[in-house]
Amino acid sequence: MHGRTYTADATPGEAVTVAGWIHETRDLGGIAFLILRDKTGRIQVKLEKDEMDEAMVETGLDAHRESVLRVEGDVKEEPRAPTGVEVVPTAIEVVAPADPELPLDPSGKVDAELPTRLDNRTLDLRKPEVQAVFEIRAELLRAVREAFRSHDATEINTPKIVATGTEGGTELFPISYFGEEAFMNQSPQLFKQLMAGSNLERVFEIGPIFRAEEHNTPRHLNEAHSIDFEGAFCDHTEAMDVAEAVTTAAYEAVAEHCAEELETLGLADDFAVPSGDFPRLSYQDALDRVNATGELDEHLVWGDDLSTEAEHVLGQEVGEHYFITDWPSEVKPFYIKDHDDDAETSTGFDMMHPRMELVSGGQREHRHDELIAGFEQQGLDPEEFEYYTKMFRYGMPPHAGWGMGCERLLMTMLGLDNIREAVLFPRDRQRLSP
Ligand code: AMO
Repeated sequence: MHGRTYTADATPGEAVTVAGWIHETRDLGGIAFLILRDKTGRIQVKLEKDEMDEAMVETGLDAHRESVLRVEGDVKEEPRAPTGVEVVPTAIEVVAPADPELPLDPSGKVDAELPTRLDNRTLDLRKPEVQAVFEIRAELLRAVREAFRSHDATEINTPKIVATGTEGGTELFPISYFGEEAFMNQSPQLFKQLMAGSNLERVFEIGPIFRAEEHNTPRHLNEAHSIDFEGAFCDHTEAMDVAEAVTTAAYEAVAEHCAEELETLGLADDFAVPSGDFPRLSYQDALDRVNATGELDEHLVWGDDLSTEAEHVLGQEVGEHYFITDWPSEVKPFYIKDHDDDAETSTGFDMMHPRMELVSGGQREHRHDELIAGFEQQGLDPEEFEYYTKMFRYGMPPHAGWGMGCERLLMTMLGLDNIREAVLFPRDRQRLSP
């Protein structure tokens, strides 16, 4: 809309056109107020019934809450108005009417359950605290991109329709591809490795991953966004350095650029940017620390995966972001390299927030014959992955990388209870629409 002023920019003494949604109407008899809301905030529009054009006043008062109005008028200082200024209108137009009954109250006076909110995301995102989550998500992604660029990584985009999976056969969504079976990709894993073997050397991707897992938990989605890194001539420790730097950069950027949003979310006072130097515990140390607390019924032994409960106990113990390194080779996928001096232990690592896992990664097996052996050990047919394995015969340097869940990063950063709050239109067992 040409000549439109954001409500936050309306300055006393100016004639402006503002446009937005009716947040609230307050009719006090001779005088009434419309509170108009837009991307930047709210502004009061004053209607004086006896002194203003009758038709204009009626237009303003007849419009239901959440209708879209365009208001021309003069901005005046008004200490009693919520923002200290008000618009004295000269023209009011209903740009888009709203029904009198709404499925969700954007003013937040009436709480809505998460499913109702997700079914009506447009209305839900008219609430400042929900808007703030997605403004912060955008800033987080901007900062992550910038951090990768400063680590010489090039952004790539890889196919999401693939012929084979990598992260375990049961978690694939099959689709029909011109009569052939294909799948939605679970991870850019193989493609990013192929690019680490190219002249791009260091790459990153931010894109969707699809997991047909049955989990219906507050931290699993069936479509998530993964932040992936892969670097040639990197070992697992350098890959961990990059994960630490990217995470810290995201927090720093949000602290620096999203002060208002943090305030809206009630986080301004205790938003802590992580140290940037996360403790690195070996898997064995992690088991020992969990066992020493005596808080689990079971005694963890080598080869056990860490249950959600074990992760929770350990998170409480460590109290900040941390890595678990040197996982048993048997629990990590075929593409993770074992330690040269100990085939039982891998270079695989996880990066944890005290609440949950954020990242997994490791140094990759870059030697062709060992890679083929790894496929076979995992019960995968290397022939199906020939497009990938053959590149390991044409000069594949040592490389390492990781994948980080974008929603989990955002969710833990903002203390959200449910991962569905960190994505606009979540996909889960119950939810395929909107
Ligand atoms: P992994 O399967 O551990 O590793 O995934 C990496 C990170 O992605 C996030 N994530 C999810 N987030 C929400 N819902 C899900 N269903 C979900 N699945 C995964 C988590 C997890 O830590 N190829 C390897 C990465 C690598 O080695 O580079 C991989 O995909 O935060």
